Amino acid sequence: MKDPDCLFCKIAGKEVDSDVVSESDLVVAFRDTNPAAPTHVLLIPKDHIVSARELKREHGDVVAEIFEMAARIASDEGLDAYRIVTNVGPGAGQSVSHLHLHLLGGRSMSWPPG
Ligand code: DGP
Repeated sequence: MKDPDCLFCKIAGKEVDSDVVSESDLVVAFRDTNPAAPTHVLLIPKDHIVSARELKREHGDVVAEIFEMAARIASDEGLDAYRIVTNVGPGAGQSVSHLHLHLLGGRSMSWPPG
């Protein structure tokens, strides 16, 4: 399912260009245009899912795939430590209403996040 008005659906459908790092039938990973770390990759389901809040058991395959792909990319990028973040809702910093994981690495990370 796609949302014709969704930026990340357009990136998944190649209507909008992006620097794709990895792709499978279910998931696309591409570099963030506003990187917050030396490695900053976004991983999205190709189907439109608004956020982690909307995930159901039926999304098990895509959830497994997105985390497996994140681990592969982290390994390919030579990251021995990294952070995976997903913002849910504008109050938490979600600016694009299509589920995405931020894969961040290549610098030291503090906790808690701001
Ligand atoms: P969030 O704030 O959690 O919704 O993250 C959205 C991210 O998407 C943010 O880090 C910037 C990135 N972004 C926004 N527009 C584009 C775009 O057109 N292309 C790419 N590659 N990244 C984008």
